[in-house]
Amino acid sequence: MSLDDKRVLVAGMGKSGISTIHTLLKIGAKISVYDKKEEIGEEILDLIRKNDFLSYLGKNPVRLDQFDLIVLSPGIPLDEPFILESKSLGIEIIGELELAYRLSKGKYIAITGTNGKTTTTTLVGDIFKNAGKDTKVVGNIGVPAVSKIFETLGDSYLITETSSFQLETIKQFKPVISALLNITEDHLDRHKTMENYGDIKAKIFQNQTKNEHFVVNYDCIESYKRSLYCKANVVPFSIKKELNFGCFVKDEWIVIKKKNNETIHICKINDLKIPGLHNVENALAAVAISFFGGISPEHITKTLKEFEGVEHRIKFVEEINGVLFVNDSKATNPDASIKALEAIKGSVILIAGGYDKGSDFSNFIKAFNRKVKHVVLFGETAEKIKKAAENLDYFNITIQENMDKCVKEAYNIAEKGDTVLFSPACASWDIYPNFEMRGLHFKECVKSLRRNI
Ligand code: UMA
Repeated sequence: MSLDDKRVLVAGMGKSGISTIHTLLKIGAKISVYDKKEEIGEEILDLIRKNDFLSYLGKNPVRLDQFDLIVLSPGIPLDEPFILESKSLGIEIIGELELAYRLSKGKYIAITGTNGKTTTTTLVGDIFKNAGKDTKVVGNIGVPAVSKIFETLGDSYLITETSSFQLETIKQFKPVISALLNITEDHLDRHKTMENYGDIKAKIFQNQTKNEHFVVNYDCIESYKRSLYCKANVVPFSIKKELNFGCFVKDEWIVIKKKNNETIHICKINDLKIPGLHNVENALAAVAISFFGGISPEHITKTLKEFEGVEHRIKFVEEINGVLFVNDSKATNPDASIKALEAIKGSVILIAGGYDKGSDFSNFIKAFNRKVKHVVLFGETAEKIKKAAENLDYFNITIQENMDKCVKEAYNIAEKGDTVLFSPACASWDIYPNFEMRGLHFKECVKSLRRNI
């Protein structure tokens, strides 16, 4: 893709926007920038000053026909008025991932799904690295793909955690392997309906052909039904069923069955260090992706046995007087928190609440199922979750005004052997810039509690 002298508007001055600017500067595009916020970071202000970019900060871009291309950050919804107007003027609008795809030489392995993306992407990244492949782990995981394109060669792999926000703006993006882990309710404030959200997730395979693979969760109807429209080789995985072809669990072993009926044993599910059945699913997906991506079973087995999971996802923090503290800040929707509750053994004091994405919390509350002794809520959704719980006759609820108070309250209620689980079931954006900062704050509050008791 030649962008020499093309007039490009980079929209959104977060991680994606900054990486896009650095990339476009290297290839000689004429850059303008937009962000709905007037106050943006020093790094960008510096870039704007040094390069004399035309900038629209805190105001909509005008004279849209002055642009040949708009590169959108994933956080910007497509129904922004200036985006709609640009579309009607015939200006090409793509996302940062699409730009990365068009400019890089490497092969993309793209992993999407409501939950499990980060764990599966990290695990696949580790497997490819351990097998000696030149590997970049990128995407929604926090590293814009565009930031790595100048480091990729034809035989490099970009293992890409791919969000629905990123998939909305792909056009030519064609991964050698795509994967759809599951579809449960999330991001309805942006995507409006579950059908639309699922269809956006399925865009991950829209450009694939019979030369590529699509790995899909056989047990998730919303995901599997969409594979009927897929032209790539469909590789199902299942935690519930022995399949004629694909990756599944047989006699406590993770196995792959090839089309010629050959069965390959990878490892026992008890060999996995990551907790919970949902992590067995993530492991099955990672095995299928890696095996059909050409990695030997030996490398897959070795990495699977060593993998300890990712930060902020059901991670033990510490034990204080017999009470365990677990950080699951990455649970940004109800389903992710349900998975965490299923994975924890024994009684739980739950800390939850956060940014309101329009989620329905009734299944989350039903999952408390005698395991959750008490829930301490904070953030924008606290009242909404409380109401939903009371409607389902669950009354052991406290609302607190901040994380520190939640941690103290949860500890006071907990008895020896209980787990204080921070699994918010909501995004972090009501109070924190991201789930990482929120998780770090939870850990700090736990540490401060230990120092002060
Ligand atoms: N902005 C606007 N107009 C808007 C919305 C945002 O101008 O309508 C501006 C904001 O003021 C801000 C900038 O855009 O300055 C932020 O851009 P962004 O929201 O796209 O965030 P980035 O920093 O570029 O991070 C994005 C992803 N963020 C989102 O999708 C919201 C990160 O995923 C991703 O790690 C990063 O690119 C690198 O690829 C985060 C996320 O929350 C983790 N993802 C969602 C999720 O996992 O649920 C999808």
